[in-house]
Amino acid sequence: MPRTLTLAAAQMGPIARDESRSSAVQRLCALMREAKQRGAELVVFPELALTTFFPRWYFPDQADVDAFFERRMPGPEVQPLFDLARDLGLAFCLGYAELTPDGHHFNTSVLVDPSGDIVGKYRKVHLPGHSEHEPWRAFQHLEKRYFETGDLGFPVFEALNGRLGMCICNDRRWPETFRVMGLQGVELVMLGYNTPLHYPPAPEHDHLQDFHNHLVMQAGAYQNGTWVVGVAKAGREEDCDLIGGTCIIAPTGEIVAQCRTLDDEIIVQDCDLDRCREIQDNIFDFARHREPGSYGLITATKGARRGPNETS
Ligand code: CDV
Repeated sequence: MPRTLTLAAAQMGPIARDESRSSAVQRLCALMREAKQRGAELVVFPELALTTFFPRWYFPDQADVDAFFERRMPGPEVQPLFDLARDLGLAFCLGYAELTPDGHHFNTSVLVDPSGDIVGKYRKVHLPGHSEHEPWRAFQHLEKRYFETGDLGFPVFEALNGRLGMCICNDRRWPETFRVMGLQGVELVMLGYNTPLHYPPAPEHDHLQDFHNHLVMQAGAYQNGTWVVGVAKAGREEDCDLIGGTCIIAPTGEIVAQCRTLDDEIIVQDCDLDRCREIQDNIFDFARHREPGSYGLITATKGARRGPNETS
């Protein structure tokens, strides 16, 4: 019996700075209903799916930052999404800003099973951007200021008859992200992203944003023999253009479904999780072919060692 998981990716168009949580949740609920109608068992939403992408602004007052964070999951405004999922019998993965009871800030995603219970949590490890206000930029990217580095590693959860992992946005650019989950036999990596079209430190790469988005996710899928779903918040959000390109990628690295708009949009794909073994038992049979004795630098050093004359 094939283990087929019918997967939906729920791309969102922009969320305005003054759009309420309740309005965003209504949009998520509409996407969830459509996903269910189209046969989905699991629906994946973007990074920070409840608010605008607030790290694009410098807020001197921490209270203004904390207003974008959830102190409980689900809190009262998000509860309708959990209730609907339970009514529909649909699992989901949701990105949000987490403020813990002891005051820690994380860029987080959760996996919620069809009964509405949180069965997996991930906190973003690779935080891009900068920690101080840099007014020369067209917009800020203050994730390093507003979030702490995730402290949960890259766990893989047994759920929905498969082995499921999560990462968030910038994590997808790092092969280590996928490999750590690959080494746990992951069969589906779920990730959301907010990726501006314009990258202020290297604007000469702006035209490559869509290419790099798919390049890293397709490589992560193939090199670990796993399904990958990458879900954008897209479109023009408060004068900042975010790429779309939401897609579902097979363990062979092929994109098998892709959004066509920059708005709220659903794509659905039947994912045979057993297809992971086509890759995991062959070209990337880790037990047979990996050579960890040669990979020591991966964990022994943070920056590149280029030679005696270069210090960083
Ligand atoms: N939200 C993100 O992590 N965005 C980054 C941008 C800043 C490059 C990304 O890797 O897409």
